Amino acid sequence: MKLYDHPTAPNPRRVRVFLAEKDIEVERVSVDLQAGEHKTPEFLQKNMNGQIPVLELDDGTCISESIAICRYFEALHPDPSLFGTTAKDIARIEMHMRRIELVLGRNIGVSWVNGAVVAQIAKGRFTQIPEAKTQSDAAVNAYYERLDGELANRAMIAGDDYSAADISAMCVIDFAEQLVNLKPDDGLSNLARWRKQVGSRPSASA
Ligand SMILES: N[C@@H](CCC(=O)N[C@@H](CS)C(=O)NCC(=O)O)C(=O)O
Repeated sequence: MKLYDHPTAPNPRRVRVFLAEKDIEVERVSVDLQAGEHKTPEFLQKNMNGQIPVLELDDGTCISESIAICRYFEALHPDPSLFGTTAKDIARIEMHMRRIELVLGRNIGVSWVNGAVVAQIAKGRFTQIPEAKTQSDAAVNAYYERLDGELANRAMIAGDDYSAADISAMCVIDFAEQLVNLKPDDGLSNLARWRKQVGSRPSASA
């Protein structure tokens, strides 16, 4: 089994952190995104979207989409559960993960594609739209404020316990801070407290 990976990309990191929480070792293959290794005909056979992560099983089956890969491992190794065990927890974790991906992650993605790092490393691959970045930056900051309000009432993103929703949120917010220049405002103390807690887990450095 192999995990097609990249050291700074947030989606492969979600899988690495998830695996570390479950103490599962998987062989990793680093994909050179700048050289376009993920767009070769051979890689497109593994994931038609030309993206990482991809988990390739020993029988050749390829699973892409970070959460699908995590669910594969959750099914094989249910303890500790990171997607919940009761109907309510499963639904709440899913709700928060979808919000993080579809609202926060999507806006961070727009800011990334239209931002300074992509202008440097992917010259000519994207037509950058500054107005789109202005809007997505504002949406990200507004999301941070809402999240800060929610974290005033509970320890973790989806409740009292650490879950896959915390992994998704941590990976995307760290990426936004490090590579998109979208750091949560220092005044958002609940968000800062949560970031410190999840960031100090040994899995965070995976
Ligand atoms: N929805 C996918 C997103 C995967 C994704 O966006 N991967 C990025 C790296 S974090 C990638 O491969 N980017 C290169 C590209 O899209 O060309 C998932 O959750 O795995």
